[in-house]
Amino acid sequence: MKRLLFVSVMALILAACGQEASQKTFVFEGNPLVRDCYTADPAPMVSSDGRLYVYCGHDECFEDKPGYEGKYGFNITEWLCYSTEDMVTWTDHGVIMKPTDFSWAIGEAWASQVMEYEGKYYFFVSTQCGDPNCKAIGVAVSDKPEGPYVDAIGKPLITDEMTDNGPRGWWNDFDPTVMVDDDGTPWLCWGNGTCFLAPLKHNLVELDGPITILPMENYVEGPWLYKRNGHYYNVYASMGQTLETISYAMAPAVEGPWTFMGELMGEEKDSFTIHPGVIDYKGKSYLFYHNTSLSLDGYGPATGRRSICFTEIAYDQDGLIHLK
Ligand code: FUB
Repeated sequence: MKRLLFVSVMALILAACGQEASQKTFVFEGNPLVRDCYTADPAPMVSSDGRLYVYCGHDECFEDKPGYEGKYGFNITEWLCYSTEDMVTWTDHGVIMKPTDFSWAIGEAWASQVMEYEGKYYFFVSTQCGDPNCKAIGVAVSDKPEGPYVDAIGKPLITDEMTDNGPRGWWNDFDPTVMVDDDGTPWLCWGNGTCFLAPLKHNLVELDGPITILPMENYVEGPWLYKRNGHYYNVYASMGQTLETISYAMAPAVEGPWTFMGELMGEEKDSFTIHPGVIDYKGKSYLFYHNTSLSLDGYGPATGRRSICFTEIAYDQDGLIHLK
């Protein structure tokens, strides 16, 4: 009997959100997308296998497990992955990597993005590499979109020392976004407080030129860089009245000049952060973001208890983005 109980409890634990090698499926019931755990910083990617993958951090802030910024702050110990082929039925791929899988990182699964490139999947992540203000960007690689991912270079790709950190001077080097331009140049863009840009070599794991700053109006963090129908876009977290909003800028080339196009989405109640990710999939366009609408355990909304969501967007004839 004891053994039966143990096996049942283990089965329940293994079925829980964020377990390795999980292959649960669930049906989208409206936002938030994931309802069995807290998820943040959604990064959508359409793979050549035809599926849409969404990567995110696993928010685990609980009263008895204080977050990095206190009781209700951030405690993000791993990255999760979900996929779909119809936006309705989703597969939960479980934990695909932890910050501590990078030998040089000490924790914190901040925002990420995956890019499929020449038959491999490159997972760009932000994490904590030292004291609380020391952020870094790493890159891991896999043969499959759902991993397993392994550190591609054994050291951070971007560290604090590589940028002058702008007026804020700390916590700048995270939130990576990547795109490959029409001439084949891969670009890495990132930053909190300052939006940085640098070309990457074709191996995707080395810089191939100087780091420059993209002037972005009302910029906070979470850039999402892409090109669509001849226009370059940077969709990013901007500052609202008291919480983050989502704004975007457009340009005729990745290095600019960039024009501020205004706010795309307003504040999400109770969530300081909002973090955009934009994707086209099967003839529709989507904006992914996060809010704090999920309450799993009665503690209610908090900065470190976020949930990924998505909504359809549309582009008009001038390329401007509208919420549908
Ligand atoms: O999840 C941690 C941080 O909050 C992200 O890196 C930022 O973009 C913000 O969403």
